[in-house]
Amino acid sequence: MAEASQRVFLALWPGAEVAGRLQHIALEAEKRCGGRCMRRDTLHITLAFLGEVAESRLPLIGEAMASLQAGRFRLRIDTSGYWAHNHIVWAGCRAWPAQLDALVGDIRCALADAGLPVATENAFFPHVTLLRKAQAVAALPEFESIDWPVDAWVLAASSPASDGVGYRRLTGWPLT
Ligand code: 2AM
Repeated sequence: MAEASQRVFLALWPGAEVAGRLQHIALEAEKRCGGRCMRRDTLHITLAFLGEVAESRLPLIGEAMASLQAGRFRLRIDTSGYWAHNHIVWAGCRAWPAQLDALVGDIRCALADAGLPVATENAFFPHVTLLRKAQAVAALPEFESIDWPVDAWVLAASSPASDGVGYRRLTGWPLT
């Protein structure tokens, strides 16, 4: 029998206040674009996508992440957009601190060193997916920028759910 695996990724996960504000934007966008709103407790920014990993190899991810040291930073969520190729409405940053690119680079290197290849077909572009299966509209809702203090990153898994795909946090590591 094939070994059980999980579809996993490393991500930034907002606290309740930031998640609530992101969800508010998602609900406003849904009024214009339709589609499916992501649940508040599943909103995140993916840093590195691993895809299916055998459960016996998951501890390797923990070991690789525990070797990293990185500092806290803040993100300013101040823009949004629609991607026609996958019908996603997202929120993101016009600019982001160099610490975020450094963290992503370190995570990807540590995973590669542990023999865990990361999907790299798309250049890293930090975004929170708000709606899936959305329609294009002339203008997305405007919103006041959101200050997101980032003090940790997490390992998360996706799994089928009754309302689409569900995401859950498995474990996390602090930024110091
Ligand atoms: P998305 O929200 O832009 O679709 C779980 O699926 C998370 O991993 C989502 O944030 C998703 O991004 C991201 N993801 C899925 N497949 C990916 C890939 N091949 N490369 C990078 N990120 C991916």
